[in-house]
Amino acid sequence: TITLPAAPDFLWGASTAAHQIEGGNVNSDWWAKEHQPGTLCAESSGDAVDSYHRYGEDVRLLADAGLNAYRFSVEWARIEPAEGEFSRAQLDHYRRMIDTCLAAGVTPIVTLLHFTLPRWFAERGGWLAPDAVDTYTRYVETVATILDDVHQVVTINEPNITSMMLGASRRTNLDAAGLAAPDQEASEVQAKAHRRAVEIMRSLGHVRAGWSIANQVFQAAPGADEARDAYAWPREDFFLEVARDDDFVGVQSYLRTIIGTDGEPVPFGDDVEKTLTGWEYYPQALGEALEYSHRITGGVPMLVTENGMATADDARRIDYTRDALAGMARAMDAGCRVEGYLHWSLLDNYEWMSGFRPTFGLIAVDRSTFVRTPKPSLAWLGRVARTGSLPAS
Ligand code: GCO
Repeated sequence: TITLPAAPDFLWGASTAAHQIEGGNVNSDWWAKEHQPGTLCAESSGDAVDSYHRYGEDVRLLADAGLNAYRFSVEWARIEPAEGEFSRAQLDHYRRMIDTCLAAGVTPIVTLLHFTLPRWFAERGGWLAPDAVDTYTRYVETVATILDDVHQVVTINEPNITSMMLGASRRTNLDAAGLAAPDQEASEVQAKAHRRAVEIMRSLGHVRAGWSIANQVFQAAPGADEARDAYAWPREDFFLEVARDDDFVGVQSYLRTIIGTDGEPVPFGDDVEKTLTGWEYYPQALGEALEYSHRITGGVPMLVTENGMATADDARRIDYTRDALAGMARAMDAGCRVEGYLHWSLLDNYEWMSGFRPTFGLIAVDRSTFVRTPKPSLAWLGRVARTGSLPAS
């Protein structure tokens, strides 16, 4: 048995993102994208899993299982549906969510921006608009008014993925895996926006702020060490370096990428187990991601803000999580400062381009009735949280 810090000394919980679970996020750029003729999205988010109305039940299921932290995002497109017009009703809604967490003994971890932008902002160019930083900052100042008793805030989710997507939309130089070089301008703008958000959060006096980075664990195929080191495309180093003076950094880990001697990602063979998102089953990634982030940030405390797998086989999800947590325990023994583990995801939800098919949830949701059914993995993770002991396989 491996021992880990138990709740309440460690944050043990799950993550979600507004657009993926709430439903009816009609003023967002992603909603527009889903409904465009010829959209590449497998389906539209629609009512998603109606967590906008059912968050009370969601928080209760999480707390009843023994988990003590819930990371969710507030939706900019709801809070500022038209430029400069802030919705009191939506701010009150998110304040009620925070209060619901606190009343249940659950630490709310609030993400200010999880991919989706208000449509008016996206139409002006989003992060590439000339006043992007000021526009985001004004939104952050507004959200700051509802953050009493919130102690952890994620400013921007996966800015490295956003930069990569903007890179792809501006250029056509994709590599073999279809990845684009991150857009340098988008990276720098987000870094500036993040710095301003961290200052605003710190000025509140009770909030610790960081951003969450998709950590892709770049490994070298035999003989490809140099090629791996030279692989400059969607690397997270720039974003981890920005995190060097932050209160914490969010580490999001799902997979690894192997770089071959030709300098390109190696496609995996048919013998490799794949998840429902088509990713390699590789739970060891988490420990490696933590050690990497620790090294590049120079030891900034870490919060695992996402880790999980899409599968219809919940027993396999438990295997994945156990092996990922074993890697986290080893990384902590090796000196990594980790303050919490938030599983992706609390609920089966809308997986962007792939629609509702890849199921990442600890809780299943019937999409016609919205009835929630906790999976065995929820109770399993709750037990690890309460006891701090990781059962052997
Ligand atoms: C991301 C997001 C989540 C995803 C999750 C699974 O990394 O894309 O933070 O919104 O749903 O990572 O792909």
